[in-house]
Amino acid sequence: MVVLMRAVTRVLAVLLLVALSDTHASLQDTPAAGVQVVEISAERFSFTPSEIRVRAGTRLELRLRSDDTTHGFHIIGTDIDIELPKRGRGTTTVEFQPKAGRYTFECSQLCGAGHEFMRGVIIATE
Ligand SMILES: [Cu+2]
Repeated sequence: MVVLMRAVTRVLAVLLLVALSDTHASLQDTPAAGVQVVEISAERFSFTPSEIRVRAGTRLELRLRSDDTTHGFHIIGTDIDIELPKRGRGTTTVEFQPKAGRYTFECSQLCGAGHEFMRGVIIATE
């Protein structure tokens, strides 16, 4: 009987693990087909990653979050300019499909002494 209980416990543990991993998978946002997800974190006074290289024409889903205060994310020469709420207040997502070129992005919310150095670049090549 004890042996049987142990076997049952083991099966239950495995089932629980499977259930947990399923839940985990379904919690993640599934990007649309052909979309490349890039996660970017902002922190005084940098973006990580600060250099993103992609093929021109790729549909990028940029998922941005702040690790400290409110920041902004502005891609110079485009109308993309969004606010990233403070740490713990969630992720902001924006889609960007670059043609070939270099796109500088910058923080657009005054966030402190190093604010103007808070920049990065998306490089899209053919
Ligand atoms: Cu800033």
